[in-house]
Order: sequence, then structure tokens, then C-alpha cells
Amino acid sequence: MKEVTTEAILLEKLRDCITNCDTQGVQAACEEALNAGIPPYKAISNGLSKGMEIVGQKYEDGEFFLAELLMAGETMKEAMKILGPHLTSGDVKSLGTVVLGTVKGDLHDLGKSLVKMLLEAAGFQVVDLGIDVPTEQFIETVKDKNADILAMSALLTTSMPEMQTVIRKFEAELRRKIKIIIGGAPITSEYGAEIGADAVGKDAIDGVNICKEW
Ligand code: B1M
Repeated sequence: MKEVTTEAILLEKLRDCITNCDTQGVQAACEEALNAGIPPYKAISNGLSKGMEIVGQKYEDGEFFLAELLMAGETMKEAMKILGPHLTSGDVKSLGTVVLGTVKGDLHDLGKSLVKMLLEAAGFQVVDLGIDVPTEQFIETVKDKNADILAMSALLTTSMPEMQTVIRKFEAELRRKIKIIIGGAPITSEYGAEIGADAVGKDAIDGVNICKEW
């Protein structure tokens, strides 16, 4: 019989807090996971994000509605408030400046915020433009901040073409100077290559590792 470990139980608890939209319970569950020595990124990717996948599936199946998506999002935010500070290394060296945002027409910010926390933990300076970011704002901020990397996130098939719009709007000289990474649930490596991105982050950790290599 398969042994059920404390870690597995706590990860399931985190998952269930998301599917039950339990904003109070998730705080205690995060503390419990940290106290049990579960690395914060594992708590997010193997616990909370699993819950988000279930919520997304239930929404597709017509079992959940927009209200549940919203509540699950709020629950995840509460969890990130507790886990986020534990992702930070406290290292002061700067590896470079990253301009980050979710593209125009897209209001999903949790994956993007996770990328931000991990980039900061790795030693990058991050200029977070938030969600629903217009094309010009990405380009102007890259210029103003003399950024090294532009990182864009999209969760909707309808918003992902915005990434191509942004990439096309860069003047040739500025484009040569900046590395562009994209990511989000619907984004594939093929899509990244097709629209001229330099890389696609399969998940937040992969994205940050690519930026570190650069
Ligand atoms: Co939305 N939503 N949503 N939603 N939502 C999805 C994305 C969906 C797949 C649900 C579904 O139908 N199964 C679906 C998209 C379908 C599609 O386009 N193919 C969908 C839809 C349809 C919608 C609306 C249109 C619903 C409506 O209004 N009728 C609407 C759109 C609003 C808009 O943006 N204009 C909408 C709204 C919302 C809420 C606002 C209510 C809420 C977001 C709350 C918030 O962000 N504060 C919400 C939520 C919560 C979801 C699901 C359930 C969860 C998303 C999430 O936060 N996951 C989602 C279903 C799903 O993803 N399975 C769904 C956790 C997060 C940590 O993961 O963001 O994927 P994620 O990030 C991952 C990777 O993608 C990657 O790293 C992270 C993991 O390490 N990553 C990067 C992300 N960005 C990266 C950047 C990188 C590298 C990696 O480098 C730059």
C-alpha cells in the first residue's frame, strides 16, 4: 500500500483550500506547510496550483462559475502573502532589470506575481507593470529603465496574440539589446518561436532559470 506522508497530506490540504475557496483556512495551511519544512515553491506548485487546475476544470465543466474563479484567485493571493516572503533570498546583488507584466486584455496576475517573487529572490530588480498592460507601456518602460529583459505573461488564448504585437512594435535597435521571455498556461515553445520571443518559460522556475542563464 502506498504510504501517505505528512507532506502529501499538507499539499492536499492546500489544494483543497483553493477548491473550497477557503481564504481563512489557507493561511493556517500555509503556516503548517512551512513549519513542516515544505519548500514554499513546492507548496505553491504541488499544492495551491493543483487546486487552481481543478477549479479551472470545474469552470470548464459548468460546475463552477466566475464567482468561484474570483474567490479561488483571492484565496491564492492570501496564500502568496504568507509564502511569498519565504521565497526571497535576501541577497542584495542585482543580476539585472526585468520589466514584467500580463498583456493587454488579460487580468490574470497570480502566475505573473509568482514569477516576480522568484525573480526578486534570485537577485533581479523587477519593474512590475501589473495586468492588462498596453503595448506602448511595455516598450516605454523598457526604454526608461534601460531594462535587460522583458517578461510577459498571458493566460488566455484571446490575449496571447498581444505578445506578438508588443514584440513587433520594438524598434530593431532596442530589440537587439533586450531579451524577451514569455509564459503562461496556453504558451508553447512553438508559439514563442513563431512570434519571435527569445524563450518560453514552462513554469515560473523555468522562466527564472532562463533569465539567470542570460
Ligand atoms: Co480565468 N481562465 N478567466 N480567471 N482562470 C483560465 C485561464 C481558464 C483556463 C479557465 C478554464 O476555462 N479552464 C480560461 C481560459 C481559457 C482559454 O483562454 N483557453 C479562463 C477564462 C475563460 C476566464 C474568463 C474569460 C472568464 C469569464 O469572464 N467568463 C475571465 C477573463 C478575464 C480577463 O483576463 N480578461 C477570467 C477571469 C479569471 C479571474 C479574474 C476570476 C481569476 C484570476 C484571478 C487573478 O489572477 N487574480 C481566474 C482564474 C483564477 C483562473 C484559473 C482557474 C487559475 C489561474 C491561476 O491563477 N493559476 C485558470 C484555470 C487554469 O489555469 N487551469 C483560468 C495559478 C497560477 C500560479 O498559474 O497563472 O498558469 P498560472 O502561472 C503558471 C504558468 O502558467 C507559468 O508559471 C506559473 C507556474 O509556475 N507562467 C509563466 C505564467 N506566467 C509566466 C511568465 C513567464 C514564465 C512562466 O515568463 C515571463
